Amino acid sequence: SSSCPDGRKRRVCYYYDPGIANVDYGAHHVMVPRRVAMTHGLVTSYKLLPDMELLRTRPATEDELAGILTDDYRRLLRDLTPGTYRADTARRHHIGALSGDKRNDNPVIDGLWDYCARYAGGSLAAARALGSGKSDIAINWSGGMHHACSGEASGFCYVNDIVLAIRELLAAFPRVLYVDIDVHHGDGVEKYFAADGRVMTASFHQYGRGGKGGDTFFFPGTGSAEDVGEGAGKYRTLNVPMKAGMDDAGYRELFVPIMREVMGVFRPDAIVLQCGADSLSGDKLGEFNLSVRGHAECVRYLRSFNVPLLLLGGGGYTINHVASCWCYETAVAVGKEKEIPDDIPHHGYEHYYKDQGYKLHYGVTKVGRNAASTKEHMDNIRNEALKNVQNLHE
Ligand code: ZLV
Ligand code: CA
Ligand code: ZN
Repeated sequence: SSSCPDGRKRRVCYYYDPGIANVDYGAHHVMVPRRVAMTHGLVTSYKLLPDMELLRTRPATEDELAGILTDDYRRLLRDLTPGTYRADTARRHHIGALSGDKRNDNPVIDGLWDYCARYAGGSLAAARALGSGKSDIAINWSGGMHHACSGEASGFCYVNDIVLAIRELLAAFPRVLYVDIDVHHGDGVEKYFAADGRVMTASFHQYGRGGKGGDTFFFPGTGSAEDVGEGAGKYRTLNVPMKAGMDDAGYRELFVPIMREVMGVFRPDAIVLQCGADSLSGDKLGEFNLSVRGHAECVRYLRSFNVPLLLLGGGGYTINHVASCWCYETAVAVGKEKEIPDDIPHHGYEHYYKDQGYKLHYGVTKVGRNAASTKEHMDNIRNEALKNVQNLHE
């Protein structure tokens, strides 16, 4: 029997579609869908599959996707191939020419519609497994595409599977909480539910100028603390902007008290957690300094509330780190994180883990938090967020 931090087993279901592993954003692109196959390889070799129910894979149908897409963007996605690409139409929806072009976030992928239907179908199936009461935790590591909008692609995301899943959850649960620990702001989800009182969104992200991007604003540039939602959704949008260099201790000092308050005030009936792994130390895009354990602490903490929980992927660009993290978080979901050994088992992908000494928990260089993340600065971020949440009381 497995050990559970809070003594209760969870019924976990897990979605994996091998059809996503071969999707290619182009040779120069940082988004590598193979990381989901690598995660699955680890999950399998750590023998976590028998502790979960495998969700049947069915791509989302065009009717299902029509609920979250404008008609012209849906038709473009459905009919677009590298062969039919026309710059004028595609660019209106922020999709650029195929590969080779390094200045193109959202390329015309071969099999684009099929890719979108598969990752969105996974999040939809996962939401249904929670809504029916069949599962306590549902996992889709290929989902979590939080930037996509109804009429355009953004930030490597073409279809917003999170919005689709939350809409499905709302059929079964009155209040849904969305939490986003990807290093980027969860703008697409936030915008969709900004005025909806049934959904609260909370994003933790890197924010501001500087870092790897030189003097430019960290993508997408939105998500300041003053951004709190509108109308019936006022104060049901929460943003926790952070500086580069954020480490486990600092992240936890913000995440735990803020989420404790959100759970107490909003009292959600279901939680969706976007587990973007680009907030890990050593990511190619993100500049946070979280360890796998620090990242997974967010999963463990939200799981401890015993509310139906949907776990999704998202960003993550140092793919061996991503797979280590999502495998460990799968172990957290089933309550076996203390039982899985640190040595990566032989499973066919182990050569990817050479740089981390073939250990699941790779070393995080303790360079210290950015000088800007002083105690005063941390107190300010936390107090501003808590003040926003407490406005919900009134
Ligand atoms: O992890 O880009 O900065 C969820 C997620 O949150 C930008 N895009 C856009 C806005 C203006 N720029 C110009 C376009 C740049 C296109 C090329 C790259 C090429 C190589 C390596 C990295 C990038 C890149 N693109 C880094 N950051 C961007 C962002 C989009 C970030 C999306 C995060 C997605 C899956
Ligand atoms: Ca985020
Ligand atoms: Zn990201």
